[in-house]
Amino acid sequence: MAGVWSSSFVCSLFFCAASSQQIYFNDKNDCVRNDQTTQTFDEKVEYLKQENARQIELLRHEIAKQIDSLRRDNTRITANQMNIQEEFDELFSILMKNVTNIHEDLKSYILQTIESELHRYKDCKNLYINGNTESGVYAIYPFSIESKVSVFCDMMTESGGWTAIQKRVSGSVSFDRTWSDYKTGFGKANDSYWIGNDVIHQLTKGRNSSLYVSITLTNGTKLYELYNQFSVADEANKYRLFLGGPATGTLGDSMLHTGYPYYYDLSGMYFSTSDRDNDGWSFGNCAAVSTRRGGWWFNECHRAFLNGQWFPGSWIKPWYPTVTKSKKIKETLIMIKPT
Ligand SMILES: [Ca+2]
Repeated sequence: MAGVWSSSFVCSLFFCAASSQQIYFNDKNDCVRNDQTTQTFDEKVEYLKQENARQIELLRHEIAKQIDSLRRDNTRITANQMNIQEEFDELFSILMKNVTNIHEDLKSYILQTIESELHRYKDCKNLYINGNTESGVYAIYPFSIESKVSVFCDMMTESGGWTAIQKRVSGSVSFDRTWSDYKTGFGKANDSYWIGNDVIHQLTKGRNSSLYVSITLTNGTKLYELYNQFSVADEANKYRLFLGGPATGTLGDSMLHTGYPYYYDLSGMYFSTSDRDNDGWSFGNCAAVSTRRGGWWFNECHRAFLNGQWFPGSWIKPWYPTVTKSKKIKETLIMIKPT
């Protein structure tokens, strides 16, 4: 490493930003505790925004200084300029990583502060952890504190904290929808709905989640299946499904290892709708077949499919072979929870 680079500034700045409580730089660039406990919420948010901007500006300034310093050394040292350039690139890369880390730490800290002040939580698990232990409809904020999404939270099943990405209790909401509808979500959280593929991606990206599927029959029998790994890619990757085991429950595994991997296993499949064929069937679009008509991660085509036509008897293999179209369904739930 070149001597021209002082790492103390970066280290101290990173340490300060990474400290979990209200510790910031003062005007003299000392890392100090923020004791302004009488600030209003708006003042605190404004303070955090300014602090974030100021620290990024400090880093920009430091980078500019170091670049100047290196340029001066570079003019003095005529030999071995290639090494100087490589060293510069390496150090610049390290510094930029530190900038990114600090920025992420600050963003995370600001989000946590706002969550606790406004009780705006990213998902049902955070709601549960913060004392909301009754199942029902809640507002969550998956993208930012300004992007409210109404969802059903199951706070009873398997230690609670489950965010329902799909819920169906009647045929009042059609699931025969376009790509755009499935992307943004549709229906109502107090009735039947699809949360939206962008939300599912947002809630599952960068962390592992479990998937819990339940089907309640009109005779009151509730069957379920729990998968330990679940995530969905972004729209650019066609909301590709990643599902992993082990799978446990009373429904049986009709999604991951069906025994017919080329036809029915759904992990790795892209999302399809009647207007977007991304399935594993070469001769047609599973989602556009008249008896199916609903978005899903179809292969060729499926053994499990909970977005089909609602009417009793019309479901096409909702969860074959445990729940066939001859069984009448009262309610379906597809829920996720970070592990
Ligand atoms: Ca196809």
